[in-house]
Amino acid sequence: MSTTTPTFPEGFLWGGATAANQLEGAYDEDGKGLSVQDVLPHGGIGQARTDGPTPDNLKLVGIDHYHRYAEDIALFAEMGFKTYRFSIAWSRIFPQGDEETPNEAGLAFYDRLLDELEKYGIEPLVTISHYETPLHLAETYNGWADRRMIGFYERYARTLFERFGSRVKYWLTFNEINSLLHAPFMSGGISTPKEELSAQTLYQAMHHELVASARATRIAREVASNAQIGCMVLSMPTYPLSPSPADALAVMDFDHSNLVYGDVHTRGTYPGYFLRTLREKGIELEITDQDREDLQNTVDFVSFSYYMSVAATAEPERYTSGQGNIMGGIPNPTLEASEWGWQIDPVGLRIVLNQFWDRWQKPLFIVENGLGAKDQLVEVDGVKTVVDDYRISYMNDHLVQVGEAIADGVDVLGYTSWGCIDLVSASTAQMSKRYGFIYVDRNDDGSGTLERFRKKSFGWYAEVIRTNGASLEA
Ligand code: BGP
Repeated sequence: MSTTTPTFPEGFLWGGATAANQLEGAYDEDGKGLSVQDVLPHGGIGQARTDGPTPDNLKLVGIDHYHRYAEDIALFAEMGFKTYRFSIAWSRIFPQGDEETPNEAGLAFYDRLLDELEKYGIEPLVTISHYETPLHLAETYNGWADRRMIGFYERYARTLFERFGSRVKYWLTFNEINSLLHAPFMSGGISTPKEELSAQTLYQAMHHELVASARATRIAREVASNAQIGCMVLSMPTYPLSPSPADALAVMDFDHSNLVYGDVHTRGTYPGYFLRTLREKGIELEITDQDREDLQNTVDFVSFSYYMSVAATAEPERYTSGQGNIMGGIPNPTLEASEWGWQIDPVGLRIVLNQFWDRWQKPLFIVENGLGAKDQLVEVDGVKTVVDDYRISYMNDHLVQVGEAIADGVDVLGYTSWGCIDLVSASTAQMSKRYGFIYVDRNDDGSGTLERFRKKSFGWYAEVIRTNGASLEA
């Protein structure tokens, strides 16, 4: 395998990514309503939920970004960020989700945040819905299982385009839209316990989200002509566990179950293999003529998260599924894993970039990638820091592969590393699963000063950005 010195195009959007529910805190301030995240207990994305916010839910305070956003953005600017991906908390804008008029205080917060980004010339990249469905919608309508969600989302998205459309160019409609079937409550606000959910309900919810995403794209083109709309999928390149055709077929099936989302977003119709899945599962989707018309509004670009790859086999019952980003999979015996069991595979990023580009021919945006690790705050020359060489090496190796994919001819718009500042983990609700270039003094028990410290990777990433990738070590 040849490796070239990576060359990134001029204007490549280097930056970092976060989600409101994992860093803002201020869960009930300035009129914000509760979201599904506020009732997920400490330690899980699962169905289990509490009756209301409990003090051990670290997301209620997050890293207090709601009050410290200016300090945080100044640190991003110091690293030279060209872009910053953040999400808007739906329940700040529509506290219940089904109101007619938005909450002005919520909108004003994001105006202030955008002011800060503009001050430093950082291009915003906004996720409209990142695992933050208003709780009221989950409780009253069963979330995306109900068709009326399309209308609520449409009103929310229109409000954002009208308010911020002149300031925000890049938008993502749903974070990791293909996680819905795996984490129905967190991802889709579906209150019915997963075990009791029928495939019919789940796939119908998926259809509702796909229609809502396409409708948002249509509205953006009407009211914010400068907007570039992207879908966002969880990518999980998959290798056959053995060279047997049966295992290769298992890979194809697994791939299809994820690729269908991008296929619909880029082609505007459901692919044949998916219709077959529906037939075989005995599912009849309710698809209206209006839905079909809406789906024609395809995206401008495709964005995705990439953390790991998995293996697939025709005999999954013989293996134990490993840990992983929401869906997990069969561990690949040739790869090492992170402390949380997520298998580390830089080459997989090149593979998935090529696969998506070959398939969709749309510009690609890597909007999440990074290493969740336990960091130690130490003192070096009298300055508190984290010597996170493991993170530097993880990111270096992944970015080298991005360079390889660019050399392969893939059109890559940018790269925003996940959790550019430490925040609360989505899957485990821990603070100790850290991804950032910036250490935040907060612990799993909620203690800590919330003070920010630059890690070693902070200076390293600043140099990567300054040299437009030339400082990476192939
Ligand atoms: C993705 C989510 C993020 C994020 C990331 C890392 O699935 O889009 O919200 O948190 O994974 O996952 P975790 O926080 O579970 O380590």
